[in-house]
Amino acid sequence: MASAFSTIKIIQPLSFTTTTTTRSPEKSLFDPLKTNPNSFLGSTHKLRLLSSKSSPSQNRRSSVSAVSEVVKEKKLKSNSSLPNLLITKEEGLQLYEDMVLGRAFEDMCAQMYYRGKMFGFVHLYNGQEAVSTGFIKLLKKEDSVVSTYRDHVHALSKGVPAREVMSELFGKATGCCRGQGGSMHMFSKEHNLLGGFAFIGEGIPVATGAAFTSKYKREVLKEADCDHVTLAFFGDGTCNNGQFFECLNMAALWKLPIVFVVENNLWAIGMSHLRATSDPEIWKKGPAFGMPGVHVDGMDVLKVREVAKEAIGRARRGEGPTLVECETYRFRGHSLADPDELRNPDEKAHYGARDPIKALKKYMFDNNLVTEVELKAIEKKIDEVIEDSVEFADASPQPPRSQLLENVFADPKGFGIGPDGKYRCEDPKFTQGTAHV
Ligand SMILES: Cc1ncc(C[n+]2csc(CCOP(=O)(O)OP(=O)(O)O)c2C)c(N)n1
Ligand SMILES: [Mg+2]
Repeated sequence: MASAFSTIKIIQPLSFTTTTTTRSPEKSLFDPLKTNPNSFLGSTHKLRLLSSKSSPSQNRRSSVSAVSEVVKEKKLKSNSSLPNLLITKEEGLQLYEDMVLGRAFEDMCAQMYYRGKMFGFVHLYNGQEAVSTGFIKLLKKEDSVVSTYRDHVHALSKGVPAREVMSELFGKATGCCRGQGGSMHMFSKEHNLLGGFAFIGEGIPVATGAAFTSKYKREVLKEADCDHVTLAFFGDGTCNNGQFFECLNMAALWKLPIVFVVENNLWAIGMSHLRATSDPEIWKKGPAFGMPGVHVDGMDVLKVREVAKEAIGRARRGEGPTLVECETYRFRGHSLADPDELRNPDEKAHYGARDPIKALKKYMFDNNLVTEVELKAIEKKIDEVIEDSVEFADASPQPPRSQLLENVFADPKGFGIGPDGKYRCEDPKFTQGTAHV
């Protein structure tokens, strides 16, 4: 049966007894120097300084020794009359709903931002939904997610209600951080969303710490049922930062239950990934640290999901971390303040034609999994959820001024608390001599 979703590859770490191995041409998954839009990294950005003969990435000896397929042809679990499908109808509807929720929510964010309802920077996720949905919908509530400033959709996929995310974006007291975090700092203890982080790379050590906690609970505190997994999401540009390497090392050393999910959208603001990185194939850094490294088409939710199943399963079984590089693309500028004039229109069109929501829809139609009526019903439901979230956020109160210093200091007797145990900002004289806003 024809499928829009072909196989993807996983690279296993090198056996430690082997020294170095040159990657053979037939094992080559992709040539990082190719600018062919069908190749890995479909960026139309040219690498002017590197010729294919003198490329450092070709000269470098690779530590990758084996390639095996992850996605196997599958028998449909429930209905034998539809063989070899990657999902059941129920799974397909769940994935579709989550991606439509992410897309429609973000489209509404853009509207609200331009109407002045949100402040500061707002970074949207349009185009990257298959990564969030493909990974997070496989998690249990106890599992953790750590995100970046592009965090609204991760929060929604993890189950934080749209009302709470929209209110947070509006800076209202009913937001998931009571209006104190805003767009870039979504957090929910209840849903184990351990934060969006504005500084790039900052979330990776937090995620590594969360994974360490799970392992410590299981192995030292003997909480046998603690098999919690942490997903750390971050971008391609962030992979050039030190925390990334330090955390890969620790996670591999201690076999932590974590998956490092790189959302390689080819750009770090206006810097092309191909120009900024000595070796653009990020997945290769996994085997360098002794963990599997996987490259997957991040515009294809079903492929992402298959890779995610393997990686999350590995972590849950106590077999250690995995590095997954999802090749994806953002359909909007870096933030809503970015006029997006740097990226080549051909590149945008190339990825635009691979919209992950349309691809899933096509797969489900081609395989008679759903009807147009069923999908329309989902879209209508999501429209209502989003309308409701905006009305809720708009009608919600601003946080009180007394909340200003809450959660700023870990020590409750710190600067924000007076000798009487009350927040100093509750003192009527607190604002004396300061500007009133
Ligand atoms: C430590 C730090 N340095 C610089 C910045 C400024 N900055 C904001 S976004 C960004 C690019 C990040 O790109 P990438 O990791 O690819 O994520 P994307 O925005 O593409 O999702 C940079 C450098 C920052 N936020 N934090
Ligand atoms: Mg990027």
